Amino acid sequence: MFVDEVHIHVAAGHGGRGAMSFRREKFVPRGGPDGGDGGSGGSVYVTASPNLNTLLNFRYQKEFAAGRGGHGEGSKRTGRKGADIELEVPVGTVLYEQQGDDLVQIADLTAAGERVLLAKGGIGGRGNAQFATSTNRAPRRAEPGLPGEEKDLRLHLKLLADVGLVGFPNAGKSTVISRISAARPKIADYPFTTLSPNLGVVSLSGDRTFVVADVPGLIEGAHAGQGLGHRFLSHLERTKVLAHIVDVSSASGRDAVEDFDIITRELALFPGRDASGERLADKPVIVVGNKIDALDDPERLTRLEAHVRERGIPLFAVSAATGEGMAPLLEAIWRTLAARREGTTTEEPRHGTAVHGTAPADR
Ligand SMILES: Nc1nc2c(ncn2[C@@H]2O[C@H](COP(=O)(O)OP(=O)(O)OP(=O)(O)O)[C@@H](O)[C@H]2O)c(=O)[nH]1
Ligand SMILES: [Mg+2]
Repeated sequence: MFVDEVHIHVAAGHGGRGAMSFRREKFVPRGGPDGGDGGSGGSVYVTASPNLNTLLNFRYQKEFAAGRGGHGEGSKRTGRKGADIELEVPVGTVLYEQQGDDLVQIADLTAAGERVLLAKGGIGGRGNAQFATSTNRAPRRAEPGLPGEEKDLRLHLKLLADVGLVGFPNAGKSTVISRISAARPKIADYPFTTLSPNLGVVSLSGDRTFVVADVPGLIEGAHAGQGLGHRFLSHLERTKVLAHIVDVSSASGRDAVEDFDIITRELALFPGRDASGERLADKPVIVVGNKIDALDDPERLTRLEAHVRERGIPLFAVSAATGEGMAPLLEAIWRTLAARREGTTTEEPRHGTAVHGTAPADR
């Protein structure tokens, strides 16, 4: 099961109490203070693991408490340190802390192995040995340990992919990802086959690779919760390019131009932004006219072509089923990604800006 949002509670351990104790030795009548300090409480850490792809584990356990520090003892023995807790989450997990009514982002784990302290253990109290002075050689004072930090956290997994596949259910997104990568999602001729996102790595010649995410299909009204809604679009927030898959065969029973417009509108209504403030609707789009092997009416493709060309968006006609047209599509995706990495304007026109020099009025 794919789980991409959970609430948990973490509590670091309290520090142990400092000891109050005096030396007792056979031939030393009045021993000095020898109460040791309390041990510090255990802390809670989180690490990004490359081997996980869901927050499922946190469905079952939501409370995490690190060990408390041991109390100090006589003979200046320090209490033992409380055991730490190491949580593991998938790469791409963003952590927020509930502070009153506000959710404050405290970490964004984007690299495997990244480790963050979530709750710090309380320090142990000082034992009475620490309070001895020249005027007070027998202090009867020791401290309690300090409490460990506690936090209410929200974990949100946002997959890290370079390219996001969007489109109507049944458009062929999963077929595309299975054709271009080793990902093997379920493919079927009914809508909403894909219920959770899939990632695939695409390898091109010369060690060029990029990661593609296939997310569940969108329908009109997704922003208002229709179908599976917008829920999965947050996984596309961090992509650099969107490949919009449109079924151009008449088997869809719909109109390709209308499909394109509906999904474009839904993307524009998605409020999420990536770290740089970019919205989904700001990302470069490449339109993929899919199922040309079943193109019974070529008009359907030419109308879509003309429609997107007017908006300055490139279109590639492909068949995910036979592989036709896939190589030029992947090269175009690569060039767009490479251009974005270099921070230059994309070679592939970005919503018309590169072609006409002005942004279309509706954006
Ligand atoms: N003829 C033809 N059929 C295709 C092509 N690509 C996909 N299909 C078929 O279209 C149907 C839907 O394909 P999927 O890849 O499951 O579509 P999807 O976009 O992932 O659908 P959801 O997961 O429901 O959103 C399946 O029956 C595929 O076999 C293609 O290029 N040509
Ligand atoms: Mg699918």
